[in-house]
Amino acid sequence: MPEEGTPLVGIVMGSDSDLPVMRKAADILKSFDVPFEIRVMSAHRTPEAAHEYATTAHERGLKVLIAGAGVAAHLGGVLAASTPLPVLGVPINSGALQGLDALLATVQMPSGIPVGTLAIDGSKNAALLAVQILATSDDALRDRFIAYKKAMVEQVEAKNARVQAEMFG
Ligand code: RP5
Repeated sequence: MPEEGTPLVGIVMGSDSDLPVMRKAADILKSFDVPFEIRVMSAHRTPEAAHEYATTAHERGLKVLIAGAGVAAHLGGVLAASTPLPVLGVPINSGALQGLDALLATVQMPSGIPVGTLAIDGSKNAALLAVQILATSDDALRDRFIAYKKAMVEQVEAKNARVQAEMFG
């Protein structure tokens, strides 16, 4: 078992300009009390650092990596090439092609090196998926995730009730 507080999820982003999007992943992990770390590194600008991070992440106790990057977004793929951990890729809308470039670069991995790719700017879902992955071996976390889903059902039901009242009051 990793020590209490040891990061279980590594959030990695290609630039600090990705932080407004990737912050949503951090917020979700905080809300589930999942310890995480967050790093800026780039497949292209800091390739050695990305390789070092990927090759050592599992030895430090990390269980899941979330990689957010825009434009020619190779960060998820570069990490996946060198880590045994599951990598969740978040294509970021940060260029002229509004994230479509990053989506294709992240999702179209060669056979044998998967990157589980979320929607463009889908960092919140990446973190929720990371929680679900961790919850497969953590019953308390699984129960919290079940409670999260139940709360979401209640929110939608409340929205439906408001719409009914407004339309047919
Ligand atoms: C990508 O280039 C980053 O992930 C970011 O989305 C984009 C722009 O980076 P900056 O020029 O803002 O550093 O590598």
